[in-house]
Amino acid sequence: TGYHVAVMGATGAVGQQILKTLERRDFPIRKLTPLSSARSAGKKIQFKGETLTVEEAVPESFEGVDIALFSAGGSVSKKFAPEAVKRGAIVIDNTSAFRMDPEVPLVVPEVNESAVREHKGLIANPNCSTIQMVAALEPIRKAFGLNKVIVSTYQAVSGAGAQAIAELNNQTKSIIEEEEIKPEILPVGGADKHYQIAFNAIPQIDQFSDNGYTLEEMKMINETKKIMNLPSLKVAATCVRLPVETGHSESVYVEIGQNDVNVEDIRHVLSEAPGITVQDDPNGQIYPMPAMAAGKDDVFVGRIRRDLDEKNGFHLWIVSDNLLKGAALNTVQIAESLVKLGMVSTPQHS
Ligand code: 11C
Repeated sequence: TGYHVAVMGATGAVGQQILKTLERRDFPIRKLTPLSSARSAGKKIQFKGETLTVEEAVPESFEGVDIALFSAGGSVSKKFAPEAVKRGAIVIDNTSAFRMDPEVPLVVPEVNESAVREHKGLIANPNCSTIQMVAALEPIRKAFGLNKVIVSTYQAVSGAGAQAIAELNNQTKSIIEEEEIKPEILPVGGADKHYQIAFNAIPQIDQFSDNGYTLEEMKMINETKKIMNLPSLKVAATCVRLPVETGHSESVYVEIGQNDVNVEDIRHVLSEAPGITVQDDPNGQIYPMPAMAAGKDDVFVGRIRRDLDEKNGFHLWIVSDNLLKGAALNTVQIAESLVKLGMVSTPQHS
C-alpha cells in the first residue's frame, strides 16, 4: 500500500540519495517511476531490491503519479513540473526554479512545516546551504528572537554535482603527480573561466549577479527570509567552495533579540531542537567537521561562543551533509509532511 512516486533525475548525485532515503525511511510507495533526460534514460537503478530502468521523461510520464520529486536542474523543472501538476501530482522541486515564487511554499519541515498546506501543486526544497543554516537558526529565533545573520560558507564540491566530484579527485591526483591540469567545471559550468579546486578555495559559487553577490549568496539571503517568514531579517552571505567532497560548513554570526542570553542557553535550545546535534566542547576538541557529518541526517552545531563586543551577538559553526539534509532528506521529509498533514490522496493498494 502506498503512493505512486516519480523521481525525476534519478541517476544524479541527489536523485540517487533520494532513492536511498525513500527506501531507508520506508516511505509508503506502491510504485516507483525513475525518470531522467534522454541522456540518462535506459540506465538501471536499484530500489528495494529491484532493478528498475530509468525512463526518459515526457509529459505523460506523470499520469497517475501522486508525488513527483524533481532533481534534474532548473530547466527540466520549468518544463516538466507544470506538466506533472496538470496531471494531479504534487511536485517537490529541488531546483531554484520556483523557490522565490510567492505561490510556492519553500519548506524545511523543522522550521515551517505548515507552509505545505498552502501548496498549489508545487513545493520547493531550498538550497542546501540555506537548509542547514535555517534549521539551526529557527530554535534560536523561537527562544530569543533574531535580528541579523552574517554567514561565510565552506562548501563541498558535491553541491555542484557528480562531475565536480570527479574534477576534484582527478585534479588532486594530477597535482600530486605533477601533471598538468585543465579545470573545466568549477566554479560553475558555463562560466567564462574555470579555476583549480584541488588545494584551493574559490570564493564563487554559481554566477555573479549585478549587485556583486553570487547567486548562491543571494539564495542564502532571500530563501532564509522566506522560510523563516522574517522579511526584515538582516542577512549577508559569502559563499566559498573548498576541496571537500561532501558536507557544507558555515561560520555564522547572529544577533539575537535579547541581551541576557548566555552560551549555555543557546546550547540548550539547540540540543532540544529536532534534527540538530550539538557537538561543542572546546576542552575536548569537540566540534563538527564535514568528514564526520557526511552520511548523517542531522545538522551539527558547535563552536558556540559570545561575540566579544556585541552582547547579543553569537558565533556558531554549522555543518551538514549537503546531499542529505541539504537535498534528498529534506525533500523526502517534505513528502512525509504531506502525508502526515493529510495533503495527499489516500494511498492505494498495488
Ligand atoms: C552548491 N548550493 O553547493 C549549491 C548546490 O540551488 O539547489 C545547490 C543548487 C540549488 O553548489
